[in-house]
Amino acid sequence: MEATVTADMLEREKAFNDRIARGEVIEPKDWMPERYRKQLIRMMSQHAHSEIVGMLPEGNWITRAPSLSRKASLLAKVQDEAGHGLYIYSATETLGVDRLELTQQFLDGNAKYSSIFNYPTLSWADIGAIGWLVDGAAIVNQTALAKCSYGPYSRAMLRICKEENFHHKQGYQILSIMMQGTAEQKEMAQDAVNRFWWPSLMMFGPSDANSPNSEELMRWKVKLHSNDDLRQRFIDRTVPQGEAIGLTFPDDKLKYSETTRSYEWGQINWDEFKAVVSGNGPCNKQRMQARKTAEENGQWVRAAAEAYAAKHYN
Ligand code: BYC
Repeated sequence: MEATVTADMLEREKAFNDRIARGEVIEPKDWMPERYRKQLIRMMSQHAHSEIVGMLPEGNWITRAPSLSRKASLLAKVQDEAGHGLYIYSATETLGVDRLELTQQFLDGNAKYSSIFNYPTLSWADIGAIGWLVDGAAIVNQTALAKCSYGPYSRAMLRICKEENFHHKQGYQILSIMMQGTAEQKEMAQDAVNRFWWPSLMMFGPSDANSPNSEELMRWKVKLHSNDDLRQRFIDRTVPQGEAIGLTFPDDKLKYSETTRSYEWGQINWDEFKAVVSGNGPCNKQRMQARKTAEENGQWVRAAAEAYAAKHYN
């Protein structure tokens, strides 16, 4: 009996792997290996948490935006991030997990979110740097994920990438204008890039040699490119954009190679990456506290919505 079950499971797994190899898209009701489901839940929920925490550093500047139009675009961008979080939580729910459970894992400190959002936003130029660099890195990563093997995730990425493109342009425009301004404004823009450059490169995750999940995720075509490949792609497209508006990068090893037609660059500080990912970055405690407070403050709204639903829809 046991042997039959195993043979059956092996057959299903083989059929699943064949579908992946043919480039087919997996949908929620299709059979999938438990490990594929678990890996997607891990990665997608971390992504959703990142979008939500990602609102905090930028939200910090809504009341201090330098003009009404800048405030309107920043507000729209921060709202977009909330929307991205919701699409991705919904896509994750198609894997049979409840959003409240995922949120609880995050609040208990048992789920990660992107390291980048543990850095402070010290000046208005940081809003430009986040749009240009952080959303720029997200686009490189998510354009690849838009072709991933899991249907709901790939479709969420298509829509999100369109909005990220607008975010990227508004960030680049903020910095371009500052780079045409006074010496002080130029200095502010350069300082933001100096602080956000390396953390943006860390967004792509550990180097391939130290990325425990990559092999499996690439085999299943959840990830189509490795962490290092996407990081390099981001550097190659971003450095010329920065140079075009007079910005420099805080890396004395950065150099274009005619041979490889791409940039050579220095070393990521992996000790800093590990510290930030394990809860000891500059703003980790502040970010977690902000999310816990929001959860507590929103409790009465959820209770009221539940009471209303029980009264009218049951
Ligand atoms: N920060 O084996 P690896 C946005 C973890 S939001 C923290 O390479 P994987 C935006 C990793 O989770 C952008 N943790 O993992 C929002 C794993 O830990 P566990 C968010 C990181 O999954 C607002 C361990 O390190 N984007 O764009 O193969 C405003 C080993 O890593 C990080 C996404 O989430 C990190 N940077 O690859 C503006 C994209 N890197 O779970 C913008 C979706 C790695 O084993 N996610 N870790 O304990 C991915 O593409 C992949 O999950 C990653 C990591 C490339 C991030």
